[in-house]
Amino acid sequence: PAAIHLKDYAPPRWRILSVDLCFVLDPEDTRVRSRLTLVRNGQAEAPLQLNGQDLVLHHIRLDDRPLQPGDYHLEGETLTLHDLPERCELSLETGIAPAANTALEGLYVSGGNFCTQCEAEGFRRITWFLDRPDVMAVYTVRIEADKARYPVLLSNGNLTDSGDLPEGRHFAVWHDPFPKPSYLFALVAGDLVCRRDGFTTRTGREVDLRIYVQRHNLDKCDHAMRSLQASMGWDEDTFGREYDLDIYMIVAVDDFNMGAMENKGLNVFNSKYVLARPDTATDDDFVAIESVIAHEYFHNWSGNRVTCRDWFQLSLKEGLTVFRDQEFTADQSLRAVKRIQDVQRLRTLQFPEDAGPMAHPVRPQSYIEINNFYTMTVYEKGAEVVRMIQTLLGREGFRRGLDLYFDRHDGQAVTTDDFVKAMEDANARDLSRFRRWYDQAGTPLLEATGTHDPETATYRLTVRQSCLPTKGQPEKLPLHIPLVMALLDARGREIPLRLEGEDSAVAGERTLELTAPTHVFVFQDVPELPVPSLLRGFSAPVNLRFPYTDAQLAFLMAHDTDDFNRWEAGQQFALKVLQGLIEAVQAGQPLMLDARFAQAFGQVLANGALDAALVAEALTLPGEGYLAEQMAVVDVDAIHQARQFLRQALGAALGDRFRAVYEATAGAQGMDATAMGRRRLCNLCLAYLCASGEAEAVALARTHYGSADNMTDAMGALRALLDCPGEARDQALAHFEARWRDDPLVLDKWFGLQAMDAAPGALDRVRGLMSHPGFSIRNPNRVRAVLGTFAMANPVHFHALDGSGHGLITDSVLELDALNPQIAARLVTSLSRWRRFDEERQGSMRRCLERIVAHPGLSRDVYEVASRSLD
Ligand code: DPP
Ligand code: ZN
Repeated sequence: PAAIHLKDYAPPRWRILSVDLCFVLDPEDTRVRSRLTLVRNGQAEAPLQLNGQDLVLHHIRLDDRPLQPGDYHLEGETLTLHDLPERCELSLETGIAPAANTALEGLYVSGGNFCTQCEAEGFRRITWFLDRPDVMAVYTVRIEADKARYPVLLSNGNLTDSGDLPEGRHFAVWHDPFPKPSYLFALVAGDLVCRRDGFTTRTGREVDLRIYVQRHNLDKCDHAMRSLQASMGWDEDTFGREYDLDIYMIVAVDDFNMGAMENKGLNVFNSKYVLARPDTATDDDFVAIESVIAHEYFHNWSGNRVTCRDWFQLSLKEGLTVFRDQEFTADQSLRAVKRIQDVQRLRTLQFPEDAGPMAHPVRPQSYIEINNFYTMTVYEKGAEVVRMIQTLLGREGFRRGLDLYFDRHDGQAVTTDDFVKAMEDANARDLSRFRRWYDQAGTPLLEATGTHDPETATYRLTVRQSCLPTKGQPEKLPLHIPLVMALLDARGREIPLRLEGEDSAVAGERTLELTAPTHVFVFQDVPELPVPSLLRGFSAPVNLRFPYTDAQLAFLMAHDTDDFNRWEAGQQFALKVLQGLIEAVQAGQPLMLDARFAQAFGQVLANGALDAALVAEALTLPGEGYLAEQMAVVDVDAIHQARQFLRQALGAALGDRFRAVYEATAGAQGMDATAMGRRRLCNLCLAYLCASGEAEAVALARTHYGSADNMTDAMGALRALLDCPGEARDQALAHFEARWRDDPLVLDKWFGLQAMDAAPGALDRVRGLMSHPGFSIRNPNRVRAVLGTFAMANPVHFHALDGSGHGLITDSVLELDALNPQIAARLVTSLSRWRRFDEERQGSMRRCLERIVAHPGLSRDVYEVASRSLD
């Protein structure tokens, strides 16, 4: 398969002014009639080339003249017409088979209902089209279907007509007045019910809000509806963005490759991000739903009104929209906790991507299959890039830039350069060096050192930036990096900051701008050696090294005035301790609990002044994946043993305190951030107590499970019991399965728990889960819960030395690839970083990748990930 390059971008040679679609729905043979009004855009000679995939072409007419096979050229996935007039109407009738569509792209059937997924290139599986985001058209869509089976017929925009047809059929016509690219098209038809509510925009527009679900889920829509209303209000208040149609619909479907899709006026969602009741969904689920609902809603401006010129610009809408949803969530709860969680995600998922064979810039330069580029880099690093712009320009400056961006480009398909340009123009700033963030892959490293001179009362902070080469980018240029920092005195107070050459000091923190490979900042009037608090709030997506002593880390853990950095100091301290333990495991030495660390940890636990959610974050040790990233050769067994030892040792050493905090936080009621924080801390204490392995703790977990009146506590108990093989654990797991076997989203939690279980016999357990009646390889959520969790969250068994874990995933990839290439390709990424392991594991992973690449009939998706991983 050939790669597509950003440098080859050319504007479309034709434009489509309007599209009339008529769907005659049938699961086996749906007919799609389309009428395109086309105008030439540029050279007179250019033929019209339409994209199509897995389509049967039944009829084609040009300006009402039927065309014969000799009048057009149909080859592979392209339909070519020559010698067309400047402006013409092309009518096509195509046949598609939604029920046979297991890739879940285009029009398909889920739970007996029809739905669509067109981003990025699914529309070409529906009809022949200029399926690229810079071709924007006005759509009118007529849907015809059996009325009893498909009582609800939906598409984008406003309903303009509907009625009955002979033979028990009916129709609906939808018109979307906003020109849009084909990837935002949506259609839904099925037996659905809706939860309705409304929202009045700030200019008085009454918007009809509807969430469509299957009847048995109607009691799980309240939270999604409230989240939608909150998002609409927040975007008005924060960014001045108002909704623009009279109706906004969300449809939940069970079979969905992604989280959700922002189709104009008709979002289609993975039901995982809609359905929630306190007894079926955890607090984390509630928060995730709120954020995905917000994310898709925010796309109405950052994505739909202003869209991407081409798919290399994906981060234009995704990075910006993730940034917006992060800010929204931060405003709904505790900002620092949200920031900590986002940074953890970035470090454990994006940093490895950026250091491996799939590394690519936020704006990639080439791809074989665009579906492989819906990545942590495009989304999460992309959001960090937007956040850095806000840090550099300030909130008001950023808002000015965003207003200009929306004003200037409303209705257009643009680039990340256009976005940065609007930020520059609105603020009279030069961001030319900053633009490199979009084009350079890899995580930069900041190495800082500080020296204090008591004679002159100065503190010299030296910061050097560098970045390792990535594929195709041997040389890295220096980036424009905002480094937010403060200096703390011995009592933890921020020292006023005055740099050499400045007249007066600035109180509190300040933002240093790094643009060169090395900077030296000389701070004046610093009488004693300060402790620097660097990269506050994680002001740039980089790795920072500063030679802190344990005592300094313990000091920052207790005193840093930046919540994020207080947490970060604890993480860095824990990392050092864990690294020592890993070395001890490898050397066969006894493992010991570091007393100073245990003390610092205990103080956080005892600090009643802190918010429970923050305490919980502070007491969560760095994950095994993050630890693996820090090793030259990953040793999954040593990492696991070291981390388990530390959990167990802390659980034992601080048992009384964990018990006391458990008691103090148990029984929190309600779904507000405070109650959620208490539940989080309570369940964390329970997990530490169980890690100690004491019978009393197991009994406590059993009671915790038995008395849980919400899913957070039920899962908290199960998670804690996972470390304690025995009857209590087995009974709780069996009870959970019996109770929830008919609720697929809840059963996924049960699947996931067991897939991540590090106890011996994991492979058989996973095989057992795959033959469970609730499992289906055709459902992406099930695959993610079982296979995804095993490959990503059970390193000890996935990387079993005999290669059995790798083999299981490889077999599954090949089976899946024939059904759903997008999901198969995601699973392959778990094998990508084979070079990071010992020789034996390298061999096993490499052979798996070779087996995949050699497989006949491989999809572009899987081919791209597997072959890139090998070369
Ligand atoms: N555009 C979707 C989203 O990220 C993904 N398909 O919201
Ligand atoms: Zn998005």
